[in-house]
Amino acid sequence: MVTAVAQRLAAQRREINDTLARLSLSSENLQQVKDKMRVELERGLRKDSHSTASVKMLPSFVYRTPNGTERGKYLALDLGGTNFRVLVVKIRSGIRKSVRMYNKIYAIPLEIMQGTGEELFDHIVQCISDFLDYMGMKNTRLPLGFTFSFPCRQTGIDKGSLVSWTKGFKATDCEGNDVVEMLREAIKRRNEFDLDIVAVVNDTVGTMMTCAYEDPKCEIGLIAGTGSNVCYMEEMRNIEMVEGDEGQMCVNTEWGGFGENDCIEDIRTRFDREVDEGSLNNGKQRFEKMTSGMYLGEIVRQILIDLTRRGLLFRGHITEPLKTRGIFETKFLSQIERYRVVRAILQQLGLDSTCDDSIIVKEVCGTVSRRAAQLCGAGMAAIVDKIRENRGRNQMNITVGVDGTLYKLHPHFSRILKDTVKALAPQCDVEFVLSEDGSGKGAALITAVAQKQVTLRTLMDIMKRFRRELGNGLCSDTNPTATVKMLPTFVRSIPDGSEKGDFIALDLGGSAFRILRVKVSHEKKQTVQMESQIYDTPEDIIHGSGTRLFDHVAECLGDFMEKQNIKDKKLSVGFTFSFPCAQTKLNESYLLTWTKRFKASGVEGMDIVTLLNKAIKKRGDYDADIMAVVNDTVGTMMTCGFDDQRCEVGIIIGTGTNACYMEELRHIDLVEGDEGRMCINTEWGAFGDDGMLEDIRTEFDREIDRGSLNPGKQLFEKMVSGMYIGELVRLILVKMAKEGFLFEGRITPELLTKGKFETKHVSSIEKSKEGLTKAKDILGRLGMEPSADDCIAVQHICTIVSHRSANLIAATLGGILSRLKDNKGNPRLRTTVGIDGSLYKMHPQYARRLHKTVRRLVPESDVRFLLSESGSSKGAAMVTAVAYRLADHGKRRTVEMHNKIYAIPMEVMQGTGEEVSTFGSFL
Ligand code: 0WK
Ligand code: 0WK
Ligand code: BGC
Ligand code: BGC
Repeated sequence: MVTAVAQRLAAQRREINDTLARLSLSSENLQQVKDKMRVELERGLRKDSHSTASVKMLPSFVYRTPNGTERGKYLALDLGGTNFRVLVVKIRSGIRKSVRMYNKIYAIPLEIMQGTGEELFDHIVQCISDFLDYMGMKNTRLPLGFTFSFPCRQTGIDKGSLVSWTKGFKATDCEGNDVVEMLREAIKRRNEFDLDIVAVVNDTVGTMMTCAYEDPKCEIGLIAGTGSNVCYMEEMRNIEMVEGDEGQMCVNTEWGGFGENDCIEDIRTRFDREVDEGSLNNGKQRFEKMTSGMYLGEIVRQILIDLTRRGLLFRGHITEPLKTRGIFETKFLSQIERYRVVRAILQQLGLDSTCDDSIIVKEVCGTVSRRAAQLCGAGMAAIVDKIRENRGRNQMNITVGVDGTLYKLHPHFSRILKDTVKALAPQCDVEFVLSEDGSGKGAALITAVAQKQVTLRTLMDIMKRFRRELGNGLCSDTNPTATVKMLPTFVRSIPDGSEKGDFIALDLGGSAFRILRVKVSHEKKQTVQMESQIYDTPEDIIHGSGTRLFDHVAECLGDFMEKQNIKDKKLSVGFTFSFPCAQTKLNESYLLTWTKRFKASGVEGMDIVTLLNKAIKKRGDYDADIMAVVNDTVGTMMTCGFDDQRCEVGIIIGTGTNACYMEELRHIDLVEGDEGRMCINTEWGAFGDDGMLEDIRTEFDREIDRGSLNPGKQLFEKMVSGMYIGELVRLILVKMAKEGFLFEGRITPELLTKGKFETKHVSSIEKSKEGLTKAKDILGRLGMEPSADDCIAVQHICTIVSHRSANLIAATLGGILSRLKDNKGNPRLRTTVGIDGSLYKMHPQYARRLHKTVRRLVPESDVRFLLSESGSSKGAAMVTAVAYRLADHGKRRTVEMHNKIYAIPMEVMQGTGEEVSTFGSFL
């Protein structure tokens, strides 16, 4: 008897062991799973195998983890896990680095999950509306980060089409559609509030970002919850589905699909196939169905039914509840394995269980959860080893940010997973960090980063617009209406080292009016000696009549020549005149319009050489030969060209802003000839004067323009240059004080005074070490008593304004560089940019930011930024030297010509103008 029972029990035990053995994976099995996962990861990354890969490796357009500079207030949605949450997240950076959140959980009823897409998104918007009401935030248009925990094929940070639903979702008309668009449409349909949807992210990505905020080593995000998935930071060079090889991007692996190409059929059991066939998406998400919370309970139920059917459990009695799909929840596994509450749970399912039954059920649960944890461990081992090899390391420390109810609630899952990773990837020291705040925080951090990324995309768009304006300015048809006037300078080459002579240079239009004596000589090598003096340009002079202005210039020149004891000499003069001029030749230059602080009457439309000659003549105490008028950008390019022959761009970022560059003559319709190049003064300060930048101009920019000397003009300059940046900050401070955000709403008359907050203040407040103290001093001098928080906020506002300036100038410079590259037809551009101007020189971060953004906007270029040490006058002298040499050469040539008599054949004389001039050119 005993033996028969014992034999039966032993036989039953063997049968149960056999059944469970199929769910037990050996280390060989796990090694194979790891290897196969690795193969699928690679196939998902490569263009040629991506479409058939079962692990989709979807680009997320998140290029980096948080670096602590993120800040701001964001709304976040978290859809796709157990709970749908709406959150408001406040991020602070700097010394007060912190993230504060408030959220509300909303249900997503089954009929909504499996209804129409419109119903689903209307439901989501209704929850948002309720939340905004609750928070009293309906009128604030906050940027939003959308955690959407389903496979999405993204083409940008805010563009993602749903590949296929997973888990319990099956709403119609969604697959293949852009989820951001569907949300935007639902918000429009409701027409109650507006949101700026900046980013859509997968929950694994949100989780990675949340954990990386605390631990910079975190570069992997794992969800072991209702679903199962991983993302990690991959090298751009390995992601063939996205342009670019520099840096990294986070890839959402969607490893839930692993095995959809039958590569793990050897370890899938009939229970797994049962679960799959009974699921909403048969044949899909095979790996997920072996590892995630949505299915583990169901696998257990299938096994229990099988064992019961075979009489090995519950005396072979299958209750109705046990036949119900999904009734054995995964949380039961956790409860059974943690609290040994088997019987209570089985009772809920109408199952009377014996002790043995409870032991077997617990065993089945343990086996299923163990396999799930091991499989995730094997997958994770493949990921960490790939990252280690990407970096060519033998050893690597890395952190995985984790979330998900299965990982959080199951008593053994996390340990088994970690042990498996350790066993299969011994060269990686992997730390698992549980995400405390869910992926909502991560989504907000990504939105903060994305807003910067959006900036990049916006800048690329600005760059394109500017490129178009360059073309319009060069083309004679469109030049009259072009805002960027592309003024020919008649400077055809940069210095070639043969220049020499003794020159006077005038430098008018920047923050200082300088007169210089420039001696260019040739001993062993070409050297330049300069002596200079700065002269005042009082407001009454620059706002008075043109006559007075040029009399003042002539007087200063007289004074300088006196001091130099050269009044008896008629030296050649190079005149740096830093305003937009239409030139017909090197020394004939008509002022188009005043900019910056100048507004002298009777000068616009006039040739400034004539005006200066007149003033000099009127004095009669010295004579000068004005050989060349150059824009300060041209002078700067020439000055730098003296030291670096590759310099073909000149930029000023000072009181005003502008750029020039060497353009192909064949592209300059306004000047005769196709051979060679000529320097073009772009006058980019006027970019946007036709309304083309209205989408990025702010109320503060409009206020600046309204209060300026030249409303409606130089709109780009007014957003970026030193004359206006300080004033922009002042206007923002006044507004924020009025709204009670700053200085407890207190505003002094000084702070209300235009021009009181200068750009040099912005530069000193942004100094990393003493910036905050400076802020206190400067505001103190304006009668303000700022709190420490106020000073931090003021510093932040300075950063935003100056950063925008550097970014916008990088965009317009990017337009010039990409045009130069196309002109040359080279795959890579190598060039030097000569640069000058007090904003660029004085601001602590400006240069670095500008360089960095230029590199991001024009990656296929090697740009050297060369600061002009000696101002534009050396350049002006160079131009004068060239003009002088040409004139001298011309005179000698003319003399020669006078000596040689040429017979002009009749047919030529009576032929077309063309024939005459071609004939002439041979002279
Ligand atoms: C919490 C995250 C959410 C994610 C969820 C996954 O905030 O984005 O989808 O974890 O875990 P589950 O709720 O599916 O167990
Ligand atoms: C120094 C140059 C001058 C130019 C000035 C611009 O020599 O020609 O106008 O830089 O910078 P700003 O003085 O306006 O800051
Ligand atoms: C989805 C993933 C998601 C995971 C965890 C899976 O079903 O395909 O996008 O990350 O669940 O929520
Ligand atoms: C002028 C340019 C000049 C720039 C930098 C602008 O206001 O229009 O001609 O190059 O300032 O000084």
